[in-house]
Amino acid sequence: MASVSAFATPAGAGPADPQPWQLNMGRGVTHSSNMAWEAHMVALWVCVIIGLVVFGAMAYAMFKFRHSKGAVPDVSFTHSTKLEIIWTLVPVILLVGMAWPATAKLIAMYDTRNAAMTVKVTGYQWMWKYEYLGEGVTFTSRLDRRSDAVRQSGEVPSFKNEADRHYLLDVDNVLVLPVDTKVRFVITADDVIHAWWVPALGWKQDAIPGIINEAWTEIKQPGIYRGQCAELCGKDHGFMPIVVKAVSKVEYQKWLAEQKAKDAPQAPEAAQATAIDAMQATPSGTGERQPAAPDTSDTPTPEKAEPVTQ
Ligand SMILES: [Cu+2]
Repeated sequence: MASVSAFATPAGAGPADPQPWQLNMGRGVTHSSNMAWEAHMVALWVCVIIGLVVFGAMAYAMFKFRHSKGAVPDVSFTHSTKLEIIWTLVPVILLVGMAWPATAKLIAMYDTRNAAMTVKVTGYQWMWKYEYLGEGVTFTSRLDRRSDAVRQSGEVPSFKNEADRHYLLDVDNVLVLPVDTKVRFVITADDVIHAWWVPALGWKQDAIPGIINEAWTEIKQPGIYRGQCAELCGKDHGFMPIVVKAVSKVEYQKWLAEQKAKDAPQAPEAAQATAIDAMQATPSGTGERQPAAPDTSDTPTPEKAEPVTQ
C-alpha cells in the first residue's frame, strides 16, 4: 500500500476512495476488509510465484533445448510417476493452505453476534431506506440533487470541478455510524433484488424481497465511505449510491439525539419513508400497516360506521 499512498490524494477524496493509478485492492477500514485484503495478498503472491516458476521453466526449456543447438526430442518418454505425484500434491497443498485461513475469515465475517446496534437496510427502485432499530430513526437516502440534475442535463461532469468530485456517488441523507462499534445490518428489499456494497467495509450483501440477509461491520477510522448498489436492479441501478459517514461515538450520540428531536413532531424523512411504505405496500408486505387516519370532518358517528367485512 505504500506505493499507493505515494500518489497524492486528490482534493475531496476520502481515505478509502480509489486513487489514480491504484493497482492493488484497497485495505478498507474494517477488520473484515483487512481480512479480505490479507487473503487476497496470499492468493496474489501464490499466483505470482507459480507464474514465475512455470514461465521460467518454459523459457529455460525453450532456450536451452532448442533445435538450432542440436537438441534431440526424447520420443521414448511416456510418463513419470514421480512427476505426477508432485504435480498433484503441490496444488493440493497450496489450495488447502489457502482455503483454511480463508474459511476461518469467512466464518468470522458472518458472525453477527454481540452487535451493539442494528441498522435495517431496505433497497428500493432506486434508493435506500435506513432504520436504526430500537431508536425510532428512519430515513431514505437517494442520489443528491446536483448529480441528478447533471446526469439529466447532458452536461459532462469534470473531476476538476469540486462540485462534481463525487458525481453519482453523493446522497441526500448519509448513513451515520459510530466508529469502534459492532454494527449489525439486516438487509432486504421491497421490489427487486439490490445489493448493498461499500468497498471500504469489505463486503457486499444482497438485498432480496422477502428475505432478510445479515452482515456486520466495525469501522476503525472516522471518514466518508462510498458505495453503490451492486445488483442490476432496473434502469436507475447506477443512480442509487451509498454514503456511510463514520463518526466518533460521542458525535454519533449527538447526531442520533438530533434525529430523534427532528422526528418527534413532524419528520419530513419519516413522513417520506411512510409515504414510500404506503406506495410500495403489497399484500405480502411484512407487518401490520395502520390505515391512514380518516378525515373526520364529514364522517358519521362511530356507531353508524359500516362494519368491515371481508
Ligand atoms: Cu439497486
